[in-house]
Amino acid sequence: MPQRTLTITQFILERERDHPQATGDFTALLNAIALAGKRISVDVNRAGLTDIIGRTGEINVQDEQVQKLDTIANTQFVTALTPTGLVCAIGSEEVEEPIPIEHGEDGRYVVLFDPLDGSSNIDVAAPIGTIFSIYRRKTAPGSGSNALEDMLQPGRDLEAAGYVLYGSSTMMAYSTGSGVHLFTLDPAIGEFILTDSDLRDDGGAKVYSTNEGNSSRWNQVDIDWVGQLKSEGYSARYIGALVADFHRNLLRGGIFAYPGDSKSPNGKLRLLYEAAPLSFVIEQAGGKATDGRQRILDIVPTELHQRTPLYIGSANEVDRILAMRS
Ligand code: AHM
Ligand code: MG
Repeated sequence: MPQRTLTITQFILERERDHPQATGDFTALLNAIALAGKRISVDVNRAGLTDIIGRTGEINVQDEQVQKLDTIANTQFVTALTPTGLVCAIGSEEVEEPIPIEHGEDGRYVVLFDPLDGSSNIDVAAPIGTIFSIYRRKTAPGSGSNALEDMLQPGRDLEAAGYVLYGSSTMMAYSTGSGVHLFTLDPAIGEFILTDSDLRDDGGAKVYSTNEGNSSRWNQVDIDWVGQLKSEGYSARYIGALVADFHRNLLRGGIFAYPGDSKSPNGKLRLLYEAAPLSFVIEQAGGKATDGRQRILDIVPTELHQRTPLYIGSANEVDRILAMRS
């Protein structure tokens, strides 16, 4: 079988040629993100050998224990994006306020990311991921960025979004609004190589991914919904890292849900760092994402770290829960 050889940079450049108005910004931004992903992948793979497993002792803005790898991943992103000169500010799930970028006054974009999603999987060598999104800045470049205004944009205004999955192999998927493209890291040459372009989620697999341990706090509709899926022979698959569950369902079909419940009415997941970017990706692949009432991409955020219930996956599966909730 012939070996796949197209690198992510070559692929982005090839796609840019189809858009004569393209400025090359995305080549630079996605390359920087890929570089951070590669560095994090190295750190993740060697985590048990170096002193980077475990907690830093700090509590983050989400009131969660910060893992050492969370902090390392965060720094890798800031370090990779700063030299592009294209980014005026970065928002990170791990940091309360927007992170200003040195010499970023003229940057035309803001980047938001969850540096290491599924961090409780780190210590047990289970899959984890990075989720990223890119918005065009709303304030005028050079004017001194009001980063918060630039960041509180609905997902429908995303310029690009994607994720890196650190699993049995490291994969990166992204969309700039014309399809979803998937790359696998070839560790021998340190390059992401095109694995699949224009991915489609056409449903198919009878799979649901949710933390049923929370079901005693769910509302009756969610309880009935999962009961119905079980009675129809669905399989449960829950890794505990959104990127990994999302990726499997994207490739095979299925639905991931983190509903609101009596303790946390807005669920656990963050709109800007997790739900919106993955919703952008799933819609580009033909799937859907909702908070149970409205399309995730239509929610206008009012806070950087706001949470949202999330139902995301194959269109037919999301339509079913939406119909039950209406
Ligand atoms: P994190 O960003 O702090 O790692 O939290 C998000 C993670 C998701 O990756 C995953 O789907 C979910 O939390 C799992 O939560 P739970 O352990 O409540 O099922
Ligand atoms: Mg997360």
